[in-house]
Amino acid sequence: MGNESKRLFDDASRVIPGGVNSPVRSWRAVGGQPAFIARGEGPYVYDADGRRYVDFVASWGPLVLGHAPAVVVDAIARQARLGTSFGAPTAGEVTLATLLVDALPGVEQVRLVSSGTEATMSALRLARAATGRDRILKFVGCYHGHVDALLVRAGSGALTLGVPDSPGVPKSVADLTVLADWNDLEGTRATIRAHAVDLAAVIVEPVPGNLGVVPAAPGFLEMLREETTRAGALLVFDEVITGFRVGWSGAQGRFGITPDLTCLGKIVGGGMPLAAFGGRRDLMSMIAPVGPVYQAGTLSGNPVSVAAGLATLEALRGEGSYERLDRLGCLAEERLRAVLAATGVSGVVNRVGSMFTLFFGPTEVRSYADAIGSDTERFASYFRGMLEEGMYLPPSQFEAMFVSLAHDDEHVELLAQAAERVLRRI
Ligand code: KE4
Repeated sequence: MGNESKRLFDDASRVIPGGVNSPVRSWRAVGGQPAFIARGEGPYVYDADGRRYVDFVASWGPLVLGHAPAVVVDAIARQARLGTSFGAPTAGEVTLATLLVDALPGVEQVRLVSSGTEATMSALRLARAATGRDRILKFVGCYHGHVDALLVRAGSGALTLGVPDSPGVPKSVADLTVLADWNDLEGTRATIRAHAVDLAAVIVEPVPGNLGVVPAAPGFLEMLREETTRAGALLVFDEVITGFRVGWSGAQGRFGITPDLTCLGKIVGGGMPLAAFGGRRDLMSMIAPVGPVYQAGTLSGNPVSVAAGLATLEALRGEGSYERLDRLGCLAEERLRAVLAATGVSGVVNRVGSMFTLFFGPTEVRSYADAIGSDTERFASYFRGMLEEGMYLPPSQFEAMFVSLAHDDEHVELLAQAAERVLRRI
């Protein structure tokens, strides 16, 4: 890493745990010290030493338009001049909430919050209140933010750093979280039925990004819908990654499965702190001040974040956006698969739309067990090699790469050519 990033990391490490404000940014799983990023522009990021990289992290998903798109920057600036926060309702929140309700089949009402963690935490509280039950089912390796009840065998940074279960989570809380294996259809069905009497909800990433990308097996999401209905439990789609990523109506629209509650984040804030949870009107009417389930936030629905989210979604609504995102994602998958074949390196590329993961080792990854069987050492070498080639990838085998509307075929070709050079030398 460059001298300026090194200096900044030394300074940061004195005053911030690990020098980072989110663990997965630490690069501990891939070795070395993190690059400090100074700016982004379209498909590129520039580190503190001025080096340019083609970016496939997209701030972990939000930047579906690329970095600093003019429409978003202008909307932020315009709103900031009018005021950054009022702690009072604003017109923009109504416009954004209406857009979300119109876009998502499972959302009749929505509450805006500031992070995906807050969205899933609130959705779980609502599910427990609505059903009068306490137990939650999640999938091993899926990540839903750092909510106590969900930091049980979690994915993303928790899996990356080998701490899927965090100290500090009371046993009494963790004991209420039941685990199932992603894509284990009959095992999951049996687990839901075994706990039906006190199961409040099943929470799921409809396309897990935090195992790396592992698409649902045929019939798996349909089974979850049937079995949760049968059990009287709620189906909660955590669409923090997939919302507006895999389609205008998210995974629920793409796959035709309507959840009872939906969690959103990332893209809906356009790179600013904004997330949301929503669902059936009878459920959302239980949320304070209408109902008894308390949920609040000083900066919930923040006008600047709302302006960024609205500008992003309006640009994304444009004709052909998802065709372009899916085509670029497909090109990346095809070219990376060709690189694996050309270099004789064992692995597989999993993809849904414009989110994808190159796994090293197994030639198919359809489960948590498959994913953790990946060759993380080879991934670490690949990651460092790609940095040298000017490619900025998620610093973990258990994350998703993203292309944006700012990328084009040339950037995907650069990725593939760099990957081939790196895999031939590591
Ligand atoms: P935030 O609290 O980080 O805004 O959202 C939590 C969350 C919830 N649900 C899903 C499916 C998520 O992927 C996330 C957060 N994603 C990680 C990366 N996969 C954020 C990166 C980080 O932790 O720094």
